[in-house]
Amino acid sequence: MAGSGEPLFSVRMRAARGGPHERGGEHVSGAERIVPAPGVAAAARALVRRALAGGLGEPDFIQVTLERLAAPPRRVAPLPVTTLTTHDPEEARRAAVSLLAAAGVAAPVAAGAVALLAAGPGPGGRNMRGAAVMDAATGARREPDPARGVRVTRVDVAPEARRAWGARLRRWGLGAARVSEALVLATKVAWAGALAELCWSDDPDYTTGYVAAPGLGYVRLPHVKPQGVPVGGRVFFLPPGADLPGFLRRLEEPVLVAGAPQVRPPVTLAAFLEGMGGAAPAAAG
Ligand code: WAQ
Ligand code: MG
Repeated sequence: MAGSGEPLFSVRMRAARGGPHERGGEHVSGAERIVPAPGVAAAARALVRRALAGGLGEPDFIQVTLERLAAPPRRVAPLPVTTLTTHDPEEARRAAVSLLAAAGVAAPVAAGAVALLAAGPGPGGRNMRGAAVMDAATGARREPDPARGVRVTRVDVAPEARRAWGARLRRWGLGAARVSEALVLATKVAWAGALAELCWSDDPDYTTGYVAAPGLGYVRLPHVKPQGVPVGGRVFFLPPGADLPGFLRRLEEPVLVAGAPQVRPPVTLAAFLEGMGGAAPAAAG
């Protein structure tokens, strides 16, 4: 089926309330797919249905963009998935700092990033539409527009991998679209050159977040956010001196995540770090 010669389409949806995003509308939901031509109409319909179902509210603006990809996308293997046994925000946030430090982020910078997401990373403690970009050594912000952040686009599970991908995650109780979409995004961000990523949702009812890094994989942090808090966000950490324009270009370059992710049983932070070879900076792979 989805052979390498078959044309693929990027199908993207964004929805807002109070007008389009660029005229001050409030972001309500967004999602995207990469699918072969025969799947475009169904994918667009599913995304419109999702927009109308309302994420953070009922939208009055919905945009769907269909774009044929000029070349076959790059294929990237998924990060392996681990869930830590964290019980409350204090423990989970401490684990986040340890994981980021193990990935090579300076500990004070990691702690600052946790504080940033806790306060709401946008101006006035609001959410950003995209991610903050931080220098891993100094904590200096590098995204061009700190109110908006940088966006990851044009990424999905490879068409021929979807079945095995879904089955693998469901077997571990991770069948929610949210987990799959976050894993896909984190895989792309790591591939694009981030040293590490920190994330938790702005959805008040969703309290699991993650730290991801090439050498750590995708490490889930239950209870990183207290129930009922409507702020969250993402921070991408770059190595000092990293080529920012190249990184931003790769965030928008079409990528298919191919293969089913390896999933490991839940572990404590200590056991996880020991398995990684202590707190040594993670080598790729
Ligand atoms: N590119 C960059 N940043 C984004 C993007 C994107 N495509 N989408 C969302 N963000 C940023 C934005 O600041 C949001 O406010 C923030 O991330 C959170 O987005 O394993 O649901 O979609 O159990 O609310 C992670 C854990 C869930 C899943 C993350 O994020 C699991 C989540 P949300
Ligand atoms: Mg959200």
